[in-house]
This record gives sequence, C-alpha cells and structure tokens, in this order.
Amino acid sequence: MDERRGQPLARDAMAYVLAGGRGSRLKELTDTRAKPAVYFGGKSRIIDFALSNAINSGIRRIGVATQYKAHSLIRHLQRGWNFLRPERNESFDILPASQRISEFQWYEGTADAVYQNIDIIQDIAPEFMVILAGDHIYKMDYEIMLRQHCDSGADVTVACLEVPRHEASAFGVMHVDEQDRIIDFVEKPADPPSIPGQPDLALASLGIYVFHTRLLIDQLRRDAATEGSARDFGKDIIPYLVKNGNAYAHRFSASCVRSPEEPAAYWRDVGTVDAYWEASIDLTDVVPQLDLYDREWPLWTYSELTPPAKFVHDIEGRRGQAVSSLIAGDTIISGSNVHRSLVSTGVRAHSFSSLDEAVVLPYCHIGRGAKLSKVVLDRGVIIPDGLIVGEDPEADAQRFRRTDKGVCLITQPMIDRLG
Ligand code: ADQ
Ligand code: ADP
Repeated sequence: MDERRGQPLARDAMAYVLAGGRGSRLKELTDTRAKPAVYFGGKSRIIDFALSNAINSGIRRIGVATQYKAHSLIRHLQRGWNFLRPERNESFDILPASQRISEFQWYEGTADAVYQNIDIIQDIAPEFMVILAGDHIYKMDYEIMLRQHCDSGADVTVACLEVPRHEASAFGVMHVDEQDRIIDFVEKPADPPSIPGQPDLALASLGIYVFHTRLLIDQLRRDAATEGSARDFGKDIIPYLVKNGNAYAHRFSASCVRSPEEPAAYWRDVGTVDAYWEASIDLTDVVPQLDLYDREWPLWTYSELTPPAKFVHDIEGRRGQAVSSLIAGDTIISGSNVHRSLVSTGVRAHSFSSLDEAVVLPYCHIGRGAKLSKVVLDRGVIIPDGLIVGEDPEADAQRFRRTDKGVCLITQPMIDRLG
C-alpha cells in the first residue's frame, strides 16, 4: 500500500513511449514514416495523443524509443515536445535504437527497447514507469492507473478494454478474478477466450503497463538472460508476471478521463487504412466521440504558424464551401465543395472540385474539376484536374490502393504513374 495518499503519483513517474513499430497495415502511409508519426486530426500526429495524455496526467518525464523510419517522428518530437526542462526536474529523451549498447543492435522487442536504456532510466530515477504504445488514439488519465497500481500492491498493472471477441486475436487477451487480478494472459491468440458469461466479448490488453521502476528493471534483466525470449512485454514479461507474480488489470473506461462530458471510452488503433479513414471521418460528426476541442484535456502538438483557412468564390460566383468538415490553417477552398472531410494544413482546393468523406493530409492540391470521395490523400499529393475517384471501383483499384471497404489511399507515386 502506498502511504502518499492524496499526493499525485504522476510527478514520480516516467512515461516511456514505444514508438518503433512500423505499422505496415497502414500501407503507403508508413512508407516513409513510422506509424506514430502519421498525421491524425488535421493538425497533429498519432503520437501526440499518448504524449498529451502523459502531460495532462501530470507526468513530466518522458522517453520515446524510436526505431523504424524515425526521421519524421524525431523531427516532430524535437519541434513540438522539447519544452520539458531539466531545470524543473523534467526531461524529454528521444531514444533511437542502435545508438547505445551497440552501434548495430536494433531493439529486438518492446521490452528490449526499454532494457537497452536502463542506464538512462536509472539516471532519471523515477519511482514508477508508465509504458505506452505511441500509436493509439485515446484519452486517459494515467494518474488513476498509477493510483490503482499502488493501492493493489501489483507488480504490474495492465490497462484493458472489452472488445468484440472476433477482433481480439490482435491483442493480448486476459482472464481476471473478482478483484481484477489477472489469472491468465495469452498474447494474440488465434481463438481468443471470451469473458466468462459474455461469449462475444474478450478482455484485451491495451499495451499500457505500470511498474515500480525497480521491479521493472529486475524483470528486464531476468528476461534478457532468459534463453528463447522474444524480449517483448506482451509475449514474455507480462505472461511471466501473471504466472509468477501479481498482475492486475486496470479497466479503461470513460471515467479514466477527468472531463465529465466525455460520452464513452474512446480508444482506437488506427492501424489499417479503413480504421484510419473511419476514425478521421468520425471527427466530422456533429458530436464526435473523440472531442478535439476539450479544454480539460488538450491535445498538444507541434503546429506550424499558419494564416487562417480561407473560403472564396470563384469569378463566376460559385461558392467555395465546407460543410461538416474540419479545415486546418493555410488552406484555401476556392469555388470547391467540401463535405464530411478532414482537411489538413496548407491545402488548396480549386474550382469545380469536390471532396466528400476525404482525409486530406498537409499540402495537397486538388485540381480543378476533380471529384474525390472516400479517399485518403497522403501529404503533398497533387491531384490532377478532372480526376474522379469513388465512382468506378475497378478503375480505382487499378490506379490506387483501394480497400475492401472502398476507401482509396492515394500517394504521389500513384498519381505520377497515371502519366
Ligand atoms: P502490438 O501492438 O502488436 O501488441 P507491438 O507491435 O510490439 O505490439 O507494438 C507495441 C508498441 O511498441 C507500438 O507502439 C510500436 O510502435 C512499438 N514497438 C514495437 N516494436 C518496437 C521496438 N522494437 N522498439 C521500439 N518500439 C517498438 C501490444 C501488446 C498486446 C496488446 C496490444 C495493444 O503486445 O498484448 O494487446 O499491444 O495494442
Ligand atoms: P481556381 O483555383 O479557383 O480554379 P482559377 O484562377 O484557376 O481559380 O480559375 C478561374 C476561373 O475560371 C474559375 O473560377 C471559373 O470561374 C473559370 N473556369 C475554369 N474552368 C471552367 C469551366 N470548365 N467552365 C466554366 N468556367 C470555368
């Protein structure tokens, strides 16, 4: 039991964000950048959600382990997240693989991505470690989880969410007792066990873990010395502690955030083009499940200084307009019709064009007369005049990456190949 009841634990914690995975199901969106660096929400990137959660929870020491195609991610972190100051007992460390133990050794698994930086963690000396994935969209107050961790006397606390059983093979799946002590844990089972009495649901790990730092370091060293270990939290560390220690589940729910208006627990792995498109277009709902305008739980990011978005008539008086859409700064909608779309910074939409259910990443140009529906446009794509997407599935599938759900991901090389 923790004696410091009432005092925030987050100030004694370090958030350690795992941001090295590739996210290959996002296809060409992660050709040049890691999944945590993918743009989301018009002005921000996926990793900003986990980092904002840490800051909003009161955590002031943060490390981010990077690996795969990290340049765009590192640049973003340096520009936006460097405000934590050592003079105030704060820290922000970017921890790329293959720079520390050996020049050539990459992080093998998620546990190895922490193990290789044990000396840095010991130097910072937090009492608790909050291990996070950098690639999910959610709001969560880690202070509540830290409090539960201390009160239960757990070796590790694992955040979890009830998910449909048929989706659960992408997760670590657990069984808990009445006190939410984890009594069984299987990583990505082909046939996920359901929650007793609820055959269609499974209790899934969100890959968010809280440890006392000393115990974590002992476990990482034990695991590193274990023959055949994949050096992974989900495959090795968590199952070991479930069997040989005390692991507790922390139920992620709407009450995990402080804002009383938050309608339901929102957590998304925008890991596929369809999920990414859907979560983005959901933001255009009148009352979206994810509130980007929540002043109680602000989303911090690196943001360029931009002139305002502008909507202009063309010379024939045709309106440039956007309805049910989010439009970022430095965008000009000129005689173009935008509906249920998410338009990022620096976009130009020219006359006679239309966008419907479009996710447009920064600095795209939409040529005159182009009509695009159900698309994701990668950063900087120049859509030629008159291009039509969303009306002829076969033609779309030949030219672009069209998903089973009919969403077309369009990148500049695909446009160049059109000739
Ligand atoms: P996955 O999400 O499949 O499962 P993983 O691919 O290991 O696990 O990614 C977890 C996080 O670590 C991601 O943010 C990724 O970017 C990062 N990462 C992966 N490999 C890394 C490496 N070598 N170095 C640095 N960072 C790395 C995990 C758990 C499951 C749980 C799901 C929830 O293993 O039990 O259910 O997360 O999404
Ligand atoms: P924009 O970026 O809005 O396309 P332009 O300067 O390129 O602006 O276009 C100027 C104007 O020419 C348009 O606003 C429109 O009124 C006119 N125009 C362009 N194409 C056509 C067309 N196919 N039919 C009628 N008018 C057109």
